[in-house]
Amino acid sequence: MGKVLSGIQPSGQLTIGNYIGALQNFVKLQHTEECFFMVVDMHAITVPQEPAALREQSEAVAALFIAAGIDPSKANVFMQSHVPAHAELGWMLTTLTNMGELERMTQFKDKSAGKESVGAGLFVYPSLMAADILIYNADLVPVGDDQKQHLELTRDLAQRFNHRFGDYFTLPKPYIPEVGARIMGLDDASKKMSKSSSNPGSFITLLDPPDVVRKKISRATTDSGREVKFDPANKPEISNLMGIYAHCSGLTLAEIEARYEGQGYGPFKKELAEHVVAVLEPLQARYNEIRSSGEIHQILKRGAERAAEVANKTVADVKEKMGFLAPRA
Ligand code: AQP
Repeated sequence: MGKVLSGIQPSGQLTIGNYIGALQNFVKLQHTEECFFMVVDMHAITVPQEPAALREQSEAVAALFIAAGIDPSKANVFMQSHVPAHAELGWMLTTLTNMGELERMTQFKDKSAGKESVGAGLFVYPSLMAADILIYNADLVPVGDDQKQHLELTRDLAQRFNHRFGDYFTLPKPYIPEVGARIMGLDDASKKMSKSSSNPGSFITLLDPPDVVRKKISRATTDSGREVKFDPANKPEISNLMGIYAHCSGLTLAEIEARYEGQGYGPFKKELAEHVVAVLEPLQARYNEIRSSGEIHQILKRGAERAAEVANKTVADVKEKMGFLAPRA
């Protein structure tokens, strides 16, 4: 059994992009690997969060993990901040990270673009992400395409540590879906669909009611042609919608093309909306049950206890290797 780690920020309501890029693979991997899935609240605060909203979104994201099919008897589900060892290892790895490496991170460039002042946390957060992964010696990290660069930094930091202090960390590999690794905005296929976008029409959230989903898809930008064809370079909007279609229907891209041959975008969009609704409706029903039962708190407590057992041992080993003086009785 390999080890798997991944996380999602409670920085807004989860989108169908988070679901296709990450959450669906969490559910798949739990059957064969030892899994650690967390709500990364300490990452979320790298941009300003309103405290009441952060608390609500944290519980909502954890409940969505379970509603999407993560079985807490198989996988450990927890809040990042409930396992303080993450912050501790995060600091140690920050001291091994070069400024130039962080300056090259495209996510930092995107998120800081045009801002008058940018928090230092946003700059150093890839080192904390590396700690999140290495603390469990994870082999696989299910993520969307946008996280690939952070994974490469994680591998570099693991290698650097191993070289300086002796072999210890596993070099993790990303686990990225072939189709839908980067779901783009419904309003602009040149931008990634993001839960924190200021335009709600650009994303579908996992909690959007059916009519909202239908409306958002019917308004999604498409080119002026009418051919349903997967061609990301020349038809990025329709190709993006086809990626969503494939994940929600189980059909291949070729099957989707054949189905809509000669029909134009209207019928395609209509049926796409129904496939998305069919995925979201049962998920939303389970979500409502989980939220009203309050069971998520017990799940998070048990998940954090198991995660802390592994994480605390790693931090103790790392301290020993780096030369920290251990406390003595
Ligand atoms: N559009 C996307 N397509 C495919 N995968 C995606 N992911 C995010 N957006 C897409 C994947 O979802 C996981 C959780 O992401 P995150 O919350 O940790 O941060 P993010 O990548 O910055 O996601 P968002 O939705 O864009 O959040 P905000 O708006 O807060 O920055 C990751 O595995 C990510 O790859």
